[in-house]
Amino acid sequence: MRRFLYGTTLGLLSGSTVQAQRKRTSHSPPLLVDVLPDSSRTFEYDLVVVGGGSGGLAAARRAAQLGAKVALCDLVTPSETKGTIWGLGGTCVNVGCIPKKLMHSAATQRQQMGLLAEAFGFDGAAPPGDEKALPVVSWEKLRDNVDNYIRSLNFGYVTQMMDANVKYVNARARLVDAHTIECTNRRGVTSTMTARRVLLAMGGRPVLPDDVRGAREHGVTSDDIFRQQEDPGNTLVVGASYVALECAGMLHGIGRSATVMMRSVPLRGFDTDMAQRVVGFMERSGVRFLRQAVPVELTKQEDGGVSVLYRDSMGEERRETYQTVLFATGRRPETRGMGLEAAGVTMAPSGKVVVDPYDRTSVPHIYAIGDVAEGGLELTPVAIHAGRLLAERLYGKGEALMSYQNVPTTVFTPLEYGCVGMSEDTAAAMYGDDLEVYHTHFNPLSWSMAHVHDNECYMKMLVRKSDDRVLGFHLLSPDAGEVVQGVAVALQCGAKKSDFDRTIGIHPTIAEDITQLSITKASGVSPLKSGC
Ligand code: FAD
Ligand code: NA7
Repeated sequence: MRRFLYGTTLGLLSGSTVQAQRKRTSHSPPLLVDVLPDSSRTFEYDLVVVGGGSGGLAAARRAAQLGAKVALCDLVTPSETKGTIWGLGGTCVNVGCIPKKLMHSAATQRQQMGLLAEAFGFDGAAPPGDEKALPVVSWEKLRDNVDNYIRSLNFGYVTQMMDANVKYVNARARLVDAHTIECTNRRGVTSTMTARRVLLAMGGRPVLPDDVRGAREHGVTSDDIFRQQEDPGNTLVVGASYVALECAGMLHGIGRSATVMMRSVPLRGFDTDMAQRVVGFMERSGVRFLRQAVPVELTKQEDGGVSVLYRDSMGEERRETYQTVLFATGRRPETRGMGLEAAGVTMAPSGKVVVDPYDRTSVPHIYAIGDVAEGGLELTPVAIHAGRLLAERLYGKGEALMSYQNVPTTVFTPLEYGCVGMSEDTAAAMYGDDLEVYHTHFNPLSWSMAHVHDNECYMKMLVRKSDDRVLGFHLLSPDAGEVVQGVAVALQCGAKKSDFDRTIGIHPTIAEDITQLSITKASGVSPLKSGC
């Protein structure tokens, strides 16, 4: 008998760190794969995948490896701000995780050098905190090196598709009916193909606020910033989500001045206390924050600068000039003009595709995964995992469904914020007095010797008292993601606080503190650490 893994939990009630997982709609009783009504009809392809990003590429490759005849359509629509385009690989590879992390690495290397080089005895090192004495990062060199690396990845994906026998169609796809896909390439040439099954994996694109005059003409988005020709220079970042804070932190770290215009809270959906700590560290490092402020109008100056009219926290209009204005004000799924409704696919009010736990849309042979699917998490490994599992269910012996339990993530701000499991806000609301929070401030050893950022790093573990189960873990430190990835495995295994306590630490590391957490928030004892 086939088992269905959806709905099984590790003993934790639901609750993701990033955002509460929206319930997935059940279109019909559980079936592992769709029932194909038209089994007598022949199609050119077993599966056509629309979108060559994280999810689409993973699904296409795995389906083809399992013997399916697969085609994948991918075409990048130029960004609505600067007309930027890129190659095969989707958001993560071209204008997301990869360029962002590489530039974040440049920024943190430079900042660390500034703080630690003198203490490590580097001849001619800048005194800690002397920003002007730090090496200058050439925007052109950094951008070109990142771009060249990305081009090699684009090439690698094309080769991967060929090796896997996936037909790669560099064209924009649209459903003519539930089994027919129309493809239009960049030159406007159109062709059609038929598919027994269709997988929607079109991802999303940034949105600009409609009520800000000149935003489209003079602003940029994350689709442009990593590849733009001009040095971004003094930059205003509008928005306070992780994309906004990561970009601001990166720009500041490579020596450009960065201002964040935040209309409400930072990192909405994340742990509130950690979000405040992320912003606090950024602010102390030199990133400027304009709180409760919103942009009104952008105009171009003769010298190329962008003049920004904005409303401040007192409701007064003010004007400031920047070289670049980056809007990180949300993303929209790429579902418009796809003919989905006509094909019978039910859409959510968000514009995403409604799917059930089996990734099926309301049309049983049309599936959706990744950023385009309602109710998931907008993260690359989530899209990849969902794509692979789907292919294995459809064409292999797979039975597992995508689980959104304990999905870890990291915000790559100057001090990285990694987390897995519940936020303290969610855990407190769910468990009240049954929640214990263990926490500590600490310093990486290298910082301690250099006497910088005294006790700025912080970790907390959320524990359900009644059964000692770890509900969530949050870490603010260099390389937080590297530590949290391991903790995520422990949480997937249902780890208890006592399991961490009986584990021996690795000395001297940041991670060893997870084995030594003894101070509770409720005790009121200072979590500041002294000694090594
Ligand atoms: P995408 O990767 O967006 O791919 C969709 C593809 O489909 C695109 O190539 C698109 O051009 C194409 N397409 C769209 N419509 C059509 C059509 N009609 N026909 C043909 N092709 C079409 N996630 C992380 O896990 N870690 C991070 O550090 C991280 N950082 C990020 C930083 C930024 C700035 C951004 C914007 C995102 C970041 N993400 C990160 C999120 C991650 O990039 C996405 O969750 C992931 O790329 C989603 O994959 P996907 O397959 O759903 O879609
Ligand atoms: P998000 O996560 O939707 O965040 C949008 C941010 O922009 C958020 O801070 C908003 O503030 C702010 N915002 C939205 N509209 C405006 C206007 N008009 N003026 C000022 N500020 C505004 O979007 P992102 O693009 O950063 O990231 C989306 C996903 O992409 C993310 O989940 C990743 O997976 C990749 P608010 O909190 O609403 O007050």
